[in-house]
Amino acid sequence: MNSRRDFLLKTGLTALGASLVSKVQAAGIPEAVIQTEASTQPPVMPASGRPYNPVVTLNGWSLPHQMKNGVKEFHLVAEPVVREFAPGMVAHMWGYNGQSPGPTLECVEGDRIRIFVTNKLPEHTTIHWHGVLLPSGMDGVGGLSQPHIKPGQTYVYEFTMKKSGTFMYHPHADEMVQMAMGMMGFLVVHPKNPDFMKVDRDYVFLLSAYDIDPGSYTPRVSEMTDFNLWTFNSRVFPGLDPLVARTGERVRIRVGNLTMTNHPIHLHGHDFEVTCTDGGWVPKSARWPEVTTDVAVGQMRAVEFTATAGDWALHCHKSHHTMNAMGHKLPTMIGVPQRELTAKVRKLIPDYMGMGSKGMADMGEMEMPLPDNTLPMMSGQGPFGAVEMGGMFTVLKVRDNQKKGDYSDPGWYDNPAGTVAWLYEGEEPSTVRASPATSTDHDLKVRKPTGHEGH
Ligand SMILES: [Cu+2]
Repeated sequence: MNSRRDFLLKTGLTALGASLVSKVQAAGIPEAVIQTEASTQPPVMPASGRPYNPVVTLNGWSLPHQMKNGVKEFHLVAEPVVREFAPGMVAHMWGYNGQSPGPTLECVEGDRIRIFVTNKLPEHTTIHWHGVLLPSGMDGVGGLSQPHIKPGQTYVYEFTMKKSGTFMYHPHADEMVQMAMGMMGFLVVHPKNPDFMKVDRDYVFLLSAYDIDPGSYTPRVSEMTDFNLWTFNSRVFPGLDPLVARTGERVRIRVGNLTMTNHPIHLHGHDFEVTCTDGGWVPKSARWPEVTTDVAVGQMRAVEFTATAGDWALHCHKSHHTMNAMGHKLPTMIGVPQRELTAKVRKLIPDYMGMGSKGMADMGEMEMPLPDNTLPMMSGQGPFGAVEMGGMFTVLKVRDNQKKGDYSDPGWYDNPAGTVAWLYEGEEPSTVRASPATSTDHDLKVRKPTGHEGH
């Protein structure tokens, strides 16, 4: 007999897939902790579970866990969020627990972890644990390793962390849209022995890129190459916090790339070694010194160095990645006199400014009228004037007197006397030309690039 009650019971049971959470189990889900701040949150020592040295997420935070019968439980909520990229601009994105990127998850090698993922997006999603060695059915590829997590559903991922290292998480469902909307996060597995590869400060951030038209709020999700906002953790200069350290401290910076192009990450004033990739720790014998490390798409690189006092730029070395939203089709105006032209255009557009005759440096200082919710292309004030940067740029601030564990901004560096480049005010020497090349039979052919060549 097929009573209505039987029918409901059967369909109800069918809907409860292997890892889909029933209402009874749901009562045991850890509370979803939400973050509303876009500023760097100080590291949190674990209240339970194995001890570890926590990381600091640049302009981000780590998700608290709870222990349940020896299993470390987390609760991620995929949802629409509002993220401030820098004061003056917010974006309407998708992320986790109130922010994009999502919170950093921290656990320890050997931990059994259980991650509840609740979908509050308007479409289905999954989470892939990038680089983690786990059972195939926990790999999070929608359709391949599991059913999609439909809006309103909660799925559970549970596996044991076989090795320590640096990993990422992101959806493997409608991936182009969901990543373009900001869905991603960091996953750090600490070594079982807290003294292994121990550092004094351990920073993490993701590289992500968005295409948000000036004056608008939502990223364009169909963009493949022409992104206009290049971010560290969905944040751009001058909105990025500084990385802070005390002179002589051992510092690690872990960077993951979830954009669609590579980023040569460059640190001033130090040489460093790559000590960890998504594949694991790099043995000492296999490291070499660098000042720039290229982080390719889908890769993670951790660099380590000993901190030297000063204010040191940390940035992507692609110069258009250290700028905020700009038009790609700007003509080169260097050498073009615009005074007459500007006067004529101003009769039609009173705010018009002729720019670029002497380069673009003026733009770092000028107060240009901008559409609402748009950041200047290059901005930020330093102790000596306009910094003329945007995007993937921040400052490593190292001080002799920065207290251990103090992550607050110490202000600008007080340079010791006689160590700042100075203005020469003596006599100009007469110009002497170098002797010209003797050979004249070079046939120089120049081939100009025709497009962006996939930057
Ligand atoms: Cu870059």
